[in-house]
Amino acid sequence: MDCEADAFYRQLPKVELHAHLNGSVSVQTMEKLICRKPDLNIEPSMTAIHSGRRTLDQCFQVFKVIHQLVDSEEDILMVAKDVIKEFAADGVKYLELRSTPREETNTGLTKRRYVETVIEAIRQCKNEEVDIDVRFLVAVDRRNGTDVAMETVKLAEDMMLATDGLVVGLDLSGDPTVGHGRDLLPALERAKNSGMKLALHLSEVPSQCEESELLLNLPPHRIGHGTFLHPEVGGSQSLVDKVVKNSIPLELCLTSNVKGQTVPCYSKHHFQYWYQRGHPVVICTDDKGVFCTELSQEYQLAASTFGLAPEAMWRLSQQAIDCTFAPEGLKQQLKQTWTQLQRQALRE
Ligand code: 6MZ
Repeated sequence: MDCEADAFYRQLPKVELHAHLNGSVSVQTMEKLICRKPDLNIEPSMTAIHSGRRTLDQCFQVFKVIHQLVDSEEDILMVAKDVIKEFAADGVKYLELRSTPREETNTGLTKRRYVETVIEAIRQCKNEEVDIDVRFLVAVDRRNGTDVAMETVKLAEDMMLATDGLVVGLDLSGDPTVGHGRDLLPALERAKNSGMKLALHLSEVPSQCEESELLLNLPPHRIGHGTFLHPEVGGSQSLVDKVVKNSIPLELCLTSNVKGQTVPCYSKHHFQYWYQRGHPVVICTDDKGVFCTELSQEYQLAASTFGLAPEAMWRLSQQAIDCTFAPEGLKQQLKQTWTQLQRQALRE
């Protein structure tokens, strides 16, 4: 990559809104985890997709391997702190991390301790003055059905109250080919009624039109991927109309979609469809560890693929602030930071 562009995109202040914790583990952190658990015989090549493309199903196999490596409070604390510091080093000023609470009988990990440990990592980074604001979304894995979803929402409600606003909402994710959103509606409605923000993976694969119609009626506060919403790729105008009418921002992850083969190549990414219409879109990484990328690289790829000038990229990163689930005061602070940094960049 071009060094000058590399520096520009690293320095550009950025907002990351779609980052799954266990998918974001870097090669360096992975090495530490592998050393801690030599008996598992896991090779670094099994935890990331360095080159080439995989099916989405193969990507989900990678998460299973990573989950074996990250199964104790100690692991989660290290992983979360490393991930937060890496995003900060890449110029991310505001991060919304998401993760699925897991219990592990081997290590005595409970779902509550899981969330508390991520929160502890966020607090420790703040105390260490890492230059980034972090919030947390509790993730519901769609595979686990109605009861687990409801249980997760209750845990998220408790944590939202207990953490003074560090838990801001709920994510719906997991293998899109498994389960149906209709079974999760009661849990999602409850979360919304208790003041949680909803970031839902929608139409990540074709043939989810019916589910997307249903979930868009909530409506969610943000959409993850939304790859197959528009009619040109098998979605429908009615889906597009709902997204546009409610002005629901889309979290777009270029490399993830290309490597996971839901999009044929960068130039055919649906970024173009929504960006051209002036709809709010936010460039994100999804799983920076698994897909071997960084947010600065995703910005650079979007700019080079779609011919966007640096000013347009400044605008894109700044507009992402309004799509965050941060409280109004923090949004204002972030906007000031952007203005200051932009002035500074123009003087240089
Ligand atoms: C849907 C995804 C995903 O929660 O253990 N996840 N869900 N689509 C994707 N596109 C590639 N990438 C990651 O992080 C890993 C979990 O995040 C979800 C999956 O549920 C995966 O198991 P956590 O921190």
